[in-house]
Amino acid sequence: MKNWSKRAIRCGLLVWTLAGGVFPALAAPDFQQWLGDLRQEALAAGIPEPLVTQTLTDIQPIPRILELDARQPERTITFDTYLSRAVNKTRIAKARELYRTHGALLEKVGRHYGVQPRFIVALWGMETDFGRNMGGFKVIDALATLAYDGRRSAFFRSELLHALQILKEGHIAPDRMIGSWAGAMGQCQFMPSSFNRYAQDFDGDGRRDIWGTPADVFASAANYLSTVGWHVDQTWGRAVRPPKGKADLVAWAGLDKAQPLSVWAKRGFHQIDGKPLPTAAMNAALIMPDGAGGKAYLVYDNYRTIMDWNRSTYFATAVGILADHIGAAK
Ligand SMILES: [Ca+2]
Repeated sequence: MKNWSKRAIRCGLLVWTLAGGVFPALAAPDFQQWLGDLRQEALAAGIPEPLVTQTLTDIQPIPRILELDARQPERTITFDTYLSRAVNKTRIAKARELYRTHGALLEKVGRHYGVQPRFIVALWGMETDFGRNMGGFKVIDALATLAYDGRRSAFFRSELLHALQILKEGHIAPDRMIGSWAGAMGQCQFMPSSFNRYAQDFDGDGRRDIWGTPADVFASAANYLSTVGWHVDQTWGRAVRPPKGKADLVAWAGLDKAQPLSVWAKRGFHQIDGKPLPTAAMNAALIMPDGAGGKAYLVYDNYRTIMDWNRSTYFATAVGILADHIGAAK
């Protein structure tokens, strides 16, 4: 017997034993059969055969992704800790520097879509550290793993077909289609369906390249925000000082409990430096990510738009604060 086959048998036995003798023996053929069905579906959806063959053969589920997907989401850090990591001195400095470097382009994109450029840069920084960390997974393989896995199969299968459509249109080569373990792609971390809905070819080369073309990255992010309902004449919100000794702060908090700024002023809220709240006729909602004892923010409609992008108050607040740091450098 050749060495490689002895090794294969030893490995096979080891896996068999560890898994209680069931799963690994069945998993491989099942996945291959599933992949065969998927290839048929992709062909039926109009994806050309060479592309289907190139992307949907010789792939395997990625164990690390299954591990990450099975991990229970738990909030292990406070907002205070999150904010000190997400909006640290290095990130602020980098944001200001890139804001200057890409100033002319950002102004042009901002004017075209109606989004203040500091928010585009803040989102870029929060999502991928300005393009440095796009995730290390091939998007097709990641989505195939999650679509096969069963927890949210229909969603990821649909995203996979969206991804194939992007490859069909030639926006990116398959081996450069890189994203997070959950399939969020490129420098602005769009899911493939969001790409097909919002991504832009702002430099006009015929490709919507959110992986390597800053003009397309900025325009895609701005187009998302403006489509979802961004107000270019408004900011996101601000840190506020709540009235002292109010036991019902928590009862006032929540995005669904927006009130005119005048009501918040009557309730005793001030800007963080003690000045009165602005007198604009705007509705604002009270957000306290760490509860009544932590930081408090009054947020406007644009905050909801950031939350449409990412449903996390931690994320949305950090984007707003980073944007303010950029704006303060102007
Ligand atoms: Ca382009």
